[in-house]
Amino acid sequence: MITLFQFPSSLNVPNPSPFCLKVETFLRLTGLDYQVKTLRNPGKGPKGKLPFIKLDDEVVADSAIILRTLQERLALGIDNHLDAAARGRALAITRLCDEHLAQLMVYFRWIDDAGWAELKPAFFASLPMPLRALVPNLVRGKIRKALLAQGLARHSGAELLAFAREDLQALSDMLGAAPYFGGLQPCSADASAYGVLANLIHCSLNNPLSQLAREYPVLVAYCERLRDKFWA
Ligand SMILES: N[C@@H](CCC(=O)N[C@@H](CS)C(=O)NCC(=O)O)C(=O)O
Repeated sequence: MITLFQFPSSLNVPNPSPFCLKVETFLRLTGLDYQVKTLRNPGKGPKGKLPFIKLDDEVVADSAIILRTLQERLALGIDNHLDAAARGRALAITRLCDEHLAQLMVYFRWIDDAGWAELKPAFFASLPMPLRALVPNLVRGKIRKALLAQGLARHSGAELLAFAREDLQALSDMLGAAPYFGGLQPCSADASAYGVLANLIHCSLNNPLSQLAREYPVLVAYCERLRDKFWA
């Protein structure tokens, strides 16, 4: 049995975390049986982040390691239709989504002042006082520090949107007329792509990065296709 530990659903997406949504989308793309346990505190995870899974009695953390472990242990064929070049392309798409576009999304939700004004009440309004007065700024400060160390938060909003435009254009061009990043069938990269793109395009937040993502008709249609087929 697979148990997925993740944040609760909110903001008009199955999960407001691109990494939690990635793992649950992968479970649906592969048709695996699973159950969900929701947590609000990522500190309960073995690596201090969500998602993590329990596969029988083994705990596996980090979306990339979860997908690899499930593919190896359960001999999943989701990428079997890809040749070596297509596998390389799928990995590049996965890394672009996880390690760059999702980080830009974190910036425009948590650090950009307008994005923060929208996110803060949406995520924290239900906390009791005095936690409501303390926790949001603590979490924001931690995320700012991490993004400064990583480097992204040293750029201006305009420079970050220019990076995002390159990412979104590349994804739109790579998808082209195909239904999935895997071609006629989904591949593991579709889990990452949907995890972050749905969190930009379908999420109820309306920050400048979400607005930009909604300008790409190929990506909007992609999110609708995956939502209708795997999340209806
Ligand atoms: N590399 C991890 C990233 C997961 C991640 O960043 N999760 C965020 C939520 S989207 C989290 O739990 N953050 C809490 C923290 O950093 O304290 C993965 O792919 O699973």
